[in-house]
Amino acid sequence: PSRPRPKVILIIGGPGSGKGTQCLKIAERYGFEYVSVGELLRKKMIHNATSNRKWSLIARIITNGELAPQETTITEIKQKIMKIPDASGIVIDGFPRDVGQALSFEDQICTPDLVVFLACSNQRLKERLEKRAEQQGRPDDNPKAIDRRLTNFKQNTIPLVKYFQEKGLIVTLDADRDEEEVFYDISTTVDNKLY
Ligand code: UP5
Ligand code: MG
Repeated sequence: PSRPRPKVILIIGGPGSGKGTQCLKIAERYGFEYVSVGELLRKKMIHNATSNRKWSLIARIITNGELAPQETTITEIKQKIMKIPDASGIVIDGFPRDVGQALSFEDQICTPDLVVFLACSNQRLKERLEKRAEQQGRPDDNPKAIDRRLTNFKQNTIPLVKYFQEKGLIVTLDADRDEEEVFYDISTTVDNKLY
């Protein structure tokens, strides 16, 4: 008998809202595969930026805190997902970023089973990113790029959340709280909606 297609969860939220942190917890608890779109793009850009014009341009875009081209992003996600042999679920971190990407994902990949929006105050987002910037060396954790990421997020999120709301797919959670509290709500949501 053919296997059912994996459940697909999208985690969206501002820079520093805890997408990566919570996705890892989901992957561990439910045995899901974890796909970080930002991580995919960063790896690819570091590998190819010196040898390839397209990727050197994308490296500049990402380092400035802007969005990579939609088609490239979707292609990377598709390639990554196709390499996953058989998973009961896939949790995707940081995608889509706007309504155009959401439409394209549905068109080319699938309709997600659940979208979780990690809602976080601007002040918290900034605090967390500034703290992380001191500890790690992510190329886009510089003050200018952080500002761009926050601005882009603010511009695109309301329409994106509305889009998924109209489809009845999204749950918004208060992500200002500590990691464990947020994860408690996420796991309750996943248990209720997907099982
Ligand atoms: N932390 C996490 N949760 C906490 C909590 N509840 N309380 C206290 N601290 C908490 O968390 C950030 C920091 O906060 C960490 O130090 C963590 O310990 C702490 P993290 O889980 O890393 O948050 P996250 O939401 O993943 O933040 P991130 O900075 O990764 O978000 P971005 O959206 O900026 O990054 P992403 O990697 O998704 O995208 C990066 C870039 O890639 C984009 O700017 C764009 O250029 C490009 N991109 C595209 O172009 N298209 C895409 O589709 C996706 C990405
Ligand atoms: Mg992240």
